[in-house]
Amino acid sequence: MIRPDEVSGRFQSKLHEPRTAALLGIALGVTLTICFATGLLSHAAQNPNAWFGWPARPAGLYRISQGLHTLCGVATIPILLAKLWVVFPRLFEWPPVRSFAHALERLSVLPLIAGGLFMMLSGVANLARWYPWGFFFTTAHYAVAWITFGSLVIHLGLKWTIVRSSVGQGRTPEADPDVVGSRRAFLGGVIGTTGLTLLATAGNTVAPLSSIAALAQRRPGVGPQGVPVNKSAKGAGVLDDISNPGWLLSITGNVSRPIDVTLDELRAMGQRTAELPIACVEGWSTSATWRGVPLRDLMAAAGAAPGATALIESVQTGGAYRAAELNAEQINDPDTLLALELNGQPLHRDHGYPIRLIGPNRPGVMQTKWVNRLVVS
Ligand SMILES: Nc1nc2c(c(=O)[nH]1)N[C@H]1C(S)=C(S)[C@@H](COP(=O)(O)O)O[C@H]1N2
Ligand SMILES: [Mo]
Repeated sequence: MIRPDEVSGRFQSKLHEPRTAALLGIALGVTLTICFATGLLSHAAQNPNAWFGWPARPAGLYRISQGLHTLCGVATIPILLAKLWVVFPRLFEWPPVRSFAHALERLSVLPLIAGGLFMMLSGVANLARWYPWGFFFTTAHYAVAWITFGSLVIHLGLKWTIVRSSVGQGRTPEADPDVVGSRRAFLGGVIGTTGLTLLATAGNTVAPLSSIAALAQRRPGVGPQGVPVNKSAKGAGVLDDISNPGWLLSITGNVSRPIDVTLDELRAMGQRTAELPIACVEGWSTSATWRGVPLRDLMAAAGAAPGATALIESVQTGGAYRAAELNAEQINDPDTLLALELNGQPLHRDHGYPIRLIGPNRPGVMQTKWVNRLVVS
């Protein structure tokens, strides 16, 4: 095999070697697999007609899986940068192609690097709610995930023998003590950086860490009524609508008695209290106490068939998150509420006054605020 330092004298470090690359590769394999699996879960949760019906329980599942998704994504950044640095000299390998298998191996690296960098950058930009591009984040992040993970699987398959032999080799007596020492220091640095990055981010969902979460975009407990806000009433352009005392909730569609319910009528119905998290796709989450009318009671009042599904809509006219679907299991869950209160007070306008949806195990984007219409199907 041609050693990179023979190709170019510019790469002096002894760390441009297979064992360091293999160990970082294993770490990336783990974080990217968790990112991919939890990403698929998030996709399924947001697309109720996907390949399986997203369950309403356990109530905090989405909070955990999406927290893992964003934290593993963030942890990937230092590991991926370290890995790219270690294997960088191989770009200058000569001859560039030795065989068909070698050509395939080199080609598989392209979508892996490009895809990995795209996932990392687009994910972080989304956490910062910064969209300097023309495409819709969710669709692009989802499509490129398949390309990246597909090339990761191919890459790991092609490299498996090297990974196995170089991981075993580190313990053999002929290992160069110099390389072993600098590798330990280098990998220790990568682990330390990853740990610090995680500590600076995890507080957006793990409340006890929130005070040190320098990189967290939202903190549990910080916001009106002790809950962070994603989109404010002003930002959604609903300030005029929600100040109308004649607010009506219409229940229409496939029901035997379409009804318009006033706020007083809603307040007079049987109320239920539920402790449920808001778990944003961006990774922040917080638990809160909600009080309101179970959605299934309202559906029954309008004469919806058992097993019906529904689309819940906001008075907001634009925006990707003005409406959300509910499957039958979610509707039948007693804790799926049209909430009027949050943490013991009438909803703050930024949390969806006068009415918002809150349900167990739903992504934040589907906890629709300023609700005025329920279309049953
Ligand atoms: N109508 C409407 N509802 C919405 C949104 C929105 O933009 N419009 N944003 C959603 C998102 S992304 C999240 S995370 C939650 C956050 O709820 P909160 O602002 O009350 O914490 O509201 C959801 N409900
Ligand atoms: Mo969100």
